[in-house]
Amino acid sequence: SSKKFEYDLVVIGGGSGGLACSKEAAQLGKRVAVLDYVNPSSQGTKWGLGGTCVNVGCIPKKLMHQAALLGHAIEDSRLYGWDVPHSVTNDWEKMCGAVQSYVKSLNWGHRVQLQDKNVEYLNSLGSFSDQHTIRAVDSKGQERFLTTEHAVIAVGGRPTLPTQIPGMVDRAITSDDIFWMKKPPGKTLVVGGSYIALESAGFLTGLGFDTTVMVRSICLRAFDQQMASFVTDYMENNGTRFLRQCLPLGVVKNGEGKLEVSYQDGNGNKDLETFDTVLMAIGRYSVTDKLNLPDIGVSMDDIGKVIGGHGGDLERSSVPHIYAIGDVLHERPELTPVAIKAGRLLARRLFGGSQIQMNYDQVATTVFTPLEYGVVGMSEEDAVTTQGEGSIEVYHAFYAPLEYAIPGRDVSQCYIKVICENGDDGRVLGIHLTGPNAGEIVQGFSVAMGDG
Ligand code: FAD
Ligand code: NA7
Repeated sequence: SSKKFEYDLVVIGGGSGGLACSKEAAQLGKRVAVLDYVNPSSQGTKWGLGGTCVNVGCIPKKLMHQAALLGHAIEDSRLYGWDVPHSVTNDWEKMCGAVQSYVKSLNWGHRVQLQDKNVEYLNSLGSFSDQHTIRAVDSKGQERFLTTEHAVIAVGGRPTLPTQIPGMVDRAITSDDIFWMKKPPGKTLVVGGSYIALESAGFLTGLGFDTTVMVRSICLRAFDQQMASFVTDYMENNGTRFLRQCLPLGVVKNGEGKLEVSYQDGNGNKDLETFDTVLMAIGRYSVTDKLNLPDIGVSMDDIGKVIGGHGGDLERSSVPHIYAIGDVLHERPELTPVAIKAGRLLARRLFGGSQIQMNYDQVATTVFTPLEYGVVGMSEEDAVTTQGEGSIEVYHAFYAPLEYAIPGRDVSQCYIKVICENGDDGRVLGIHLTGPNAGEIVQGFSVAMGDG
């Protein structure tokens, strides 16, 4: 290592990607520091080390999804002979408490791992003061400058709040808050049609809350739309209400402390409805704006993501010794395993003599709605666009999960679709499945589909 710099590697952001990258680099004997700092949400929610996935993403959402599935299973269990009291309810505080203490154990685990692997952890906000110097500021305003040979930007993203809709920034919560709410959310409006919106609405419905999803266009854009309609049909049949082609106009708090939401439908008609909670899930933005990237010559796209691919390296920015991984990287899937793998491979290339690049193709994804949707490869729409309608063959089947038989659950959204190239040995382009445990099933197929 060069003695010119204090560190071989400084990573800004201790989430999925940043932690994986910094630990791998330290394992290879390098001097590594990682900075992780959480700016509180608009509602004041804060959390510990580990990033989005651990604190306000995959982990708490999957656990709340599981809590909701258990409620459904209790209903089914009566028909399997279990003597369950007639009315079963979920205790929000208790459920949240269990989820949060698990998250806190992960925060602690990450801290211990950094220590064990000799990664220096700074609970400080990072930015570049020049191409090789990172300014770190802690919560007390204490400033430190770290010089480094290489730097990795792994700052991830945060939920967008619409500043143009009166009252939203002050009154609405986002996915940064829902998992940390001290009181039950009550009657909830979820705005947005992304997977985050639908998953949240799904577990809230399953936990017993009156839940409405408001979408302005289609749900699950970029996903296969036939599969998306199975997901939303199932939700609708199981108690989630959908307001389609609708846009919120404003929110005010009434005398009883409830939120009055005005909105407009597709025909321009205005309406008003009262909710206890409004959850905005209308997309996420990258938190690169305060890093001083333009000043040091790191190019970004128009939504503030770092453009990689320079010098033939997928994660290398326009400044050769500065890299970006995870959600902050331009046009790459925003998924935890992707960030982790890209981080590890990058550290091995930088410090371990490896040449192996990340494979971003055919990454399996699951939408953890009440009826899970697992997918690997192309949507039918993408297959038609890229291959041409005449060049693909689509195989499909409805199926009936056996566990649905005894409780007599509706199986009409349980579906398998395989998209192939034409011909006898047509390559598989996409595998889609809606049904119980879809994520676990599809991840097996993804091994067969890809080379990674
Ligand atoms: P992050 O995990 O976001 O970490 C970035 C860290 O950097 C944060 O801790 C942040 O506070 C910190 N930081 C930011 N700026 C600075 C700075 N200037 N200085 C110091 N620190 C800074 N993915 C899946 O694969 N499966 C799922 O089921 C799934 N569910 C999700 C559910 C929700 C509700 C959300 C919001 C996301 C979900 N994701 C899921 C996506 C997943 O969380 C992200 O892809 C992943 O966390 C990205 O990792 P990252 O390392 O890029 O960034
Ligand atoms: P996405 O995929 O960016 O979706 C955002 C959703 O919110 C989508 O349904 C949008 O509708 C909707 N939206 C966006 N702005 C508004 C406003 N102002 N009002 C109402 N509705 C709005 O969401 P995520 O960031 O959660 O997804 C993360 C990643 O998952 C994404 O990068 C993909 O890789 C997959 P629209 O479709 O634009 O009409």
